Amino acid sequence: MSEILDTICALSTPHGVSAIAVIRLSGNEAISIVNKSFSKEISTVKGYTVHYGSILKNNETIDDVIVTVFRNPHSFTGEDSVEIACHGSLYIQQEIIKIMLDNGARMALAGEFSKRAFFNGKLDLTQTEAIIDLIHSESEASHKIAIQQMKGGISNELAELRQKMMNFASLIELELDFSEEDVEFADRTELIKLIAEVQLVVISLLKSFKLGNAIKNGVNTAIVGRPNAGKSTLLNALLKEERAIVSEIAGTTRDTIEEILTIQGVDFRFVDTAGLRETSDTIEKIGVERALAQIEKSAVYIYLFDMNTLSIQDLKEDLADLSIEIPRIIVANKSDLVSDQIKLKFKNFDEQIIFISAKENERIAILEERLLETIDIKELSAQKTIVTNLRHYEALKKANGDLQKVQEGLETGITGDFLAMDIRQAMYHLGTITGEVSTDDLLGNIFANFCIGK
Ligand SMILES: Nc1nc2c(ncn2[C@@H]2O[C@H](COP(=O)(O)OP(=O)(O)OP(=O)(O)O)[C@@H](O)[C@H]2O)c(=O)[nH]1
Ligand SMILES: [Mg+2]
Repeated sequence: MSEILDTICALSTPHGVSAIAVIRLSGNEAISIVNKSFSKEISTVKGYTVHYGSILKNNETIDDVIVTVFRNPHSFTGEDSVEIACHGSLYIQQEIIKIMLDNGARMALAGEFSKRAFFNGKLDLTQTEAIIDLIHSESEASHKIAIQQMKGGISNELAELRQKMMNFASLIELELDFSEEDVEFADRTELIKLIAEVQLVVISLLKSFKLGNAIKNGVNTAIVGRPNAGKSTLLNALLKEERAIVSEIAGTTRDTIEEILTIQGVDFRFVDTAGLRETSDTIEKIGVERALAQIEKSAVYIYLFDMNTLSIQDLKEDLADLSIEIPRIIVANKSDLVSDQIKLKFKNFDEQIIFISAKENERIAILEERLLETIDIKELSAQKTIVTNLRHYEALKKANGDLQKVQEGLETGITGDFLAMDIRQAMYHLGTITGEVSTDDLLGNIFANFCIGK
């Protein structure tokens, strides 16, 4: 723990020239280390106070600065901390840091401020991770989730689960206590009900990852279809700009084109692909394979076709070729050109079809709505807890496996000690999410993702 006793120092604003830069110190000696080179006496000042003065070196002013003092435990790290706001010249930043190191601080490692906050119980792991997400959030939706998590969203949910599992464990223990005697054991139906409740929450958290991941990383959305279907026109319509080249010549798009569009706070990464089928058989096959490869990288895909030229039979064949376990939206294009009769033909198709005119910009908004539906966007407005972090998702998956075992154990009537073991295992996996259970490897991995100064 000697590491914790050191006073650490780092630049907490981005490297480079700026109007103002902030240098942060944290640790037992933080205030005295700054005090040594500050023009005013701050060794006994209260926390949450701000002091204007100069940082001095050999009695010469390096810079006029604002010093904010935080007293343990009322700081981000839970330790005594100081933030020095100086002018953002590289020279000044480096000089002040050098002075602080000379005065006894040491350079902070990546994520060390947050690590201390975690060890001092200021934040649990999910909240620490939410800080990274918050800093990196670029859309309204990802910001919303990060804030919710920073305030303890998933931790609260897990605390409730933990309570339920404790109840379960105590019922089992009761059973173990009485195992020598010929008495009625803990009520099985009660146990089954409890475990089903726990599983319900875990499964809904697992499901929320689809949306969480989409919001955090963007939703890869491939646009596939035959040459001339209007894929590039659709991309342009979605983006509201002439991004991709459009022409009546089949095979206009040769490479894939990728563009991001934010729909209601969610980033969709559209990939316009080359046409699905071309003249010769071998090329045709390559086309399908290429499209499949794109679809496999996607969370959802749009299959677009030209109602004028595609028969129901062709449509069926294409869809059969592309049948992959990924949500798809079938879109009939060029509705401005076709008669109601043709439309009717497709309306009776066994999968739902959206009718648009990419060129005339008709019903594009409906397509956008459908895209949002495929990622369960309504969950976001319902203010439910949404899992965005792969590490949490993996842990929940493991916990769910353990719960499954408990469930099966209850059904097959295995003994209480085995049930207790599985439930403990489930609690362990959930505990890794908040950090109640942690290993050096796990912590190392998480904090390595931070930059120095956080
Ligand atoms: N009337 C009408 N024409 C359209 C519509 N959408 C696209 N087109 C036309 O169809 C032709 C092909 O459009 P593209 O967007 O290049 O088709 P694509 O699917 O990207 O074709 P490839 O890149 O060759 O695979 C162009 O002449 C477009 O103007 C539409 O909704 N209505
Ligand atoms: Mg194209």
